[in-house]
Amino acid sequence: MPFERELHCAVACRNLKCNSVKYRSWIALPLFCLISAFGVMHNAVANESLQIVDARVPAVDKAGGDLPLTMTIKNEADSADALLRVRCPVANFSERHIVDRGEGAPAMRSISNIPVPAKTSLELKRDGYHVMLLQLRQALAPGETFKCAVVFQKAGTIETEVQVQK
Ligand SMILES: [Cu+2]
Repeated sequence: MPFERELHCAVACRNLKCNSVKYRSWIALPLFCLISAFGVMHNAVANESLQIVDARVPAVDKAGGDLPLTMTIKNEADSADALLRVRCPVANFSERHIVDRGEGAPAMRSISNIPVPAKTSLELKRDGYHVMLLQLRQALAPGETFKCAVVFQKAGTIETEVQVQK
């Protein structure tokens, strides 16, 4: 996609160079192209500083229930980030959860976001920070995969493939 955009840009630059009689627009478009190409490169670098690996859910044989979604978030950036929300086509809603351990049994609690420290690999898990998929729309068989959009405060939206565990 970035390559296509640059290619399109290069063609536009050349056309204008040939057709234009105005020196000012002759210089303006190449400049615009340069800035545009830089924007594409900058986005690519920004997204690489935060990665999601190993996203998974347990298998479930019927729709309607809730399911914990776990993953590892690798933040190589110098600044902290936060997981704000997750959208998956297989569930109606999702929440960010933390597990509280008090006097009684451990209990899950909904939180507004999951903090992701700088220069850290954060492992989401069932007994710690995790994402809860609510009101599943379908059963999920072992080995199946589906895609989710994970939205971070700084890194923006990152799409990840989720594996249904065996
Ligand atoms: Cu939960």
